[in-house]
Amino acid sequence: MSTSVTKPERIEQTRIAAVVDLRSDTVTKPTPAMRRAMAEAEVGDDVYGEDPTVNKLEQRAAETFAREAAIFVPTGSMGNSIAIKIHTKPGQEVICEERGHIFNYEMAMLSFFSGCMPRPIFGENGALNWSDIKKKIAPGIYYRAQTGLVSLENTHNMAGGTVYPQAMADEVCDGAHAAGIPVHLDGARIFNASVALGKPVAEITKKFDSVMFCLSKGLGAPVGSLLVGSKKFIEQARIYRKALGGGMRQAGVLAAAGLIALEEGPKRLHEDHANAKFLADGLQKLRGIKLNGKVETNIVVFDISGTGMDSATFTRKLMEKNVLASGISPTEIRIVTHTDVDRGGCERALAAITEMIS
Ligand code: TLP
Repeated sequence: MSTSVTKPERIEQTRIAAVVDLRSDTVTKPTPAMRRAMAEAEVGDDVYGEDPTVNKLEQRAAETFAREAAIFVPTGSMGNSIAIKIHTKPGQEVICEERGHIFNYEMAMLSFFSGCMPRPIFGENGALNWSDIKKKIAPGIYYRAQTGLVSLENTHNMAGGTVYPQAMADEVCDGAHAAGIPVHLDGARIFNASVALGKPVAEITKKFDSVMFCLSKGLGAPVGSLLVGSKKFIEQARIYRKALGGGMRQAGVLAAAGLIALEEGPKRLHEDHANAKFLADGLQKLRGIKLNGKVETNIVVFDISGTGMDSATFTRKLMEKNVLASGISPTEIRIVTHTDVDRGGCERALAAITEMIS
């Protein structure tokens, strides 16, 4: 096995308090209310289906998405891997967007676990329309690998937290279904899309066959994601979750924080969106920085080619000023707003970037 892979840079514990961490919305710490709920959670063995707090979380998730059932999984990646496995057969293709998480950041599990081949297509703002997808659906001939699944992402992470235009998503679902192909939604940040659109998650996801969403991102839980769908789909998901090592026993301690994230988290996402817009407005005035499209939610992606720095240099110099950002390509930076960074933190981050490049 190759030993040349790199690890993400770690920040010394003593510096963390002083740092404005905009690397991701995954970095949030549980609130005091979450910690209390975790300490007091009623628990049981969830592999036997006996953890009351996990059961309550799954029930609340299913209700929120107006679905028959839901399953608590440790990570969004596991939720997506399970969904892909259920929807497909080995040897099939999965149509997804070129910058999508399932294609780029899930350790090739689509092939490794489900035995499928990705069929990536570039979509403006990370969104694919039905006519783009239709052209890539394999003809029904025995000597061509068949299209087993279409998987969309909303909001689209690497396209800059973009919201899928609803009519476009609906048309993809209708078209794929007419062709006999299921559609999965990687809705890691679907509550951000819901807030941006002013529509409930149940409404914007109703045409999808399955939806994965994360509690551990903008909603602020320390750990956990859910997969929602039909009763039959979730029964199958339980088998694959166990196979992947995701049967977490007394997971109610995590689900307790998750319940608070699910009920309370969506109420404050508009603040993260306003902070991202504030940062974007400031950044676009700076020489050498070019925003990669519109900022609709809590993610800002920008190109720094004009500064003369590459992204590794940019993030390293910024870290010296106690601001953390992610380099997502040699020339692109991503910053993500979340509940642990307030407007004051964003002002400090913008001042640090301004000072650094001027
Ligand atoms: N995204 C992480 C990184 O993996 C890139 C981040 O910092 O944004 N779907 C989408 C759209 C995601 O952005 C992520 C995580 C996942 C799935 C996977 O969730 P986890 O990290 O819980 O496996």
